Amino acid sequence: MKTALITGVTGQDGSYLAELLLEKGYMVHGIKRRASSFNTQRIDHLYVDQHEQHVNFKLHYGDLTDSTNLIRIIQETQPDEIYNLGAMSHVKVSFDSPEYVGNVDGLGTLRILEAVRILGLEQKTRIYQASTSELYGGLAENKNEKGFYDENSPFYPRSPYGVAKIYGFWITKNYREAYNMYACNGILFNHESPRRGETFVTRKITMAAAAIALGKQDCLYLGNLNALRDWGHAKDYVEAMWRILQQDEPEDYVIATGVTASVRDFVRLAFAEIGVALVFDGEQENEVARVKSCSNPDYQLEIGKTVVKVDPTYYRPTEVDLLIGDPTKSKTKLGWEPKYNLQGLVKDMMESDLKSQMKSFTRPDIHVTAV
Ligand code: NDP
Ligand code: GDR
Repeated sequence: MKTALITGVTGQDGSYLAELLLEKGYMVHGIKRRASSFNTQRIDHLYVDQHEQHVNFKLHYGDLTDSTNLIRIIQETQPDEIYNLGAMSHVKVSFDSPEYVGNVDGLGTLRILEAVRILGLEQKTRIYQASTSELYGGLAENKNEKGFYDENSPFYPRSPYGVAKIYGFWITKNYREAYNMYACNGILFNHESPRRGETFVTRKITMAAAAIALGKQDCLYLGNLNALRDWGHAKDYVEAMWRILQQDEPEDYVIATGVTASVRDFVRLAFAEIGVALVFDGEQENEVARVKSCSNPDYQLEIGKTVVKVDPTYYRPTEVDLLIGDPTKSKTKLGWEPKYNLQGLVKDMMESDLKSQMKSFTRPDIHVTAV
């Protein structure tokens, strides 16, 4: 039985990865932060009473800012594989807490690598580092000749998050080369799911589309509608993480769909999924989306009603305009193929959010600060 340790197990990817590894027969350990209330909603269904005889999923309190605690957990669990998914992962929020993000997303990676080295586990433990397409920064001139970002494209991060993650990328590569460790970067492009955090743009859109259709929310306020992203499904992407650690040689891989779409396209697809066609009108901060037609009489959406407005509060000090990844290496070397396309992803998210909006009323447009 293999043993895996996941940092960030309470997050979107951590929860899907834990599911996948348990299905594959792993003993799975997860690190979670102490919070004043429970934050384990995404993994509660995996939890086994710790008094049972066969416990295959165990949680440990910890934090990526605390070396002593990481060393202790790694010593206790002796993992064959560590998946370092823990991070302050919101790009806009990273402008508000840049030092913290450097500590967790940058130095946190070093702490994991050093813990493995201090414990003499370099030849036993394989390490996956959650790197990101944010490293590329969306510079047009840095795309390859086919028009994509690949494993050889130069980096130019555009946020404190991206800069912290570039440290994580290089320190992982450096430890691989310096100490002959099996440590790999998965350079993952955006991936979403019904478990996506509510302040990332896709989930904000699907929750709001469902709430607006049910008359529970009036309007959705968004930032830059022109941003282009290569969106995949988190379920497909955690499969790629696992495959990266099963190869003979440790290497870095781009994981992406190779298709890009704008935030505006995502809005259009989300509303279309529930039979609402939109028309966009105006430019920049004056752009709005109105209802053009609605095929479901239950929704009582008037034709011409404004359902999306731009609020510049959501703009970022520096934006990543366009991301599109080249999955050629992951397809050929890992045999990885995503099962979901963009339409399938939107459908999965809309079905889930419509169901939960029918159960309860939440206001996804209200946050402590705009993100
Ligand atoms: P989430 O934000 O959903 O999850 C992040 C996880 O990290 C949560 O479990 C969170 O715990 C935990 N965490 C945050 N701070 C700390 C800390 N100081 N110590 C320990 N754990 C901490 O992110 P995703 O699941 O979407 O992403 C997983 C990883 O992949 C992240 O590193 C992200 O940066 C990276 N990534 C994500 C992409 C995406 O599109 N989703 C694309 C490319 C990279 P808590 O629940 O307590 O907040
Ligand atoms: P991103 O994801 O920054 O790509 O980082 P996010 O969904 O936050 O933004 C995508 C794009 O949408 C634009 N946008 C908005 N974004 C948010 N959050 N809220 C809005 O109201 C809004 N309106 C427009 C943004 O400006 C941006 O261009 C995600 C995270 O998961 C990172 O951790 C990961 O590394 C990258 O994806 C790959």
